[in-house]
Amino acid sequence: MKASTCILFLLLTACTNGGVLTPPGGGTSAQAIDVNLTLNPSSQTSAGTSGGYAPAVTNVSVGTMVRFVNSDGFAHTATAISAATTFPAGSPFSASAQAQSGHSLSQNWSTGTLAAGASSQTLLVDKAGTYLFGCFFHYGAPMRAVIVAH
Ligand SMILES: [Cu+2]
Repeated sequence: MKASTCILFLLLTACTNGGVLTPPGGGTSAQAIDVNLTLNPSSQTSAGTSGGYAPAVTNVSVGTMVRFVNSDGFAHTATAISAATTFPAGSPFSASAQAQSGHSLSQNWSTGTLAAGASSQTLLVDKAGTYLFGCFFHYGAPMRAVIVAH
C-alpha cells in the first residue's frame, strides 16, 4: 500500500478506540466547586445571599459533571435544596444530609460530611435548571450557593 494510505489507516485506527474520549488516566473530568467557609465570602445571587462555596453561581452544561472539594480545615456538606428558587430562611436539611447520596443533579443528593481536604462523588448534570444547595452544618452562616445548568 502507498505510504499516504498507510498513514490514513493508522489515523483511523487510533481514532476509533471505542469512540469515547477519556482524559489521561481514564478518570472522568468534573468541574470542581470549592467548599470553604473560611475563605469564600458572602455575595448576592438571584436566589439570595450565598457564601462558603466558590463560585457562588456555577454555570455548567448538561452532560458534564460537577464535584465538591473541601479546601477548608473542617467538615462541610453540599446538599441539594429541592424545589426552591430562593434560599429558605431556616435550614431545609435533615440529619440524612450527613450521608452521601445521589449521582444526578436534578434529584436529591448530598455529598455527605466532607472532611477537610476531601472530595465528593461526581454528580451528572442531567437536566437544565437552577439548583440550590447548602451546608448541613453552616446553612445559616450563610453557607449556600447555586448551580445553573444550561
Ligand atoms: Cu459547612
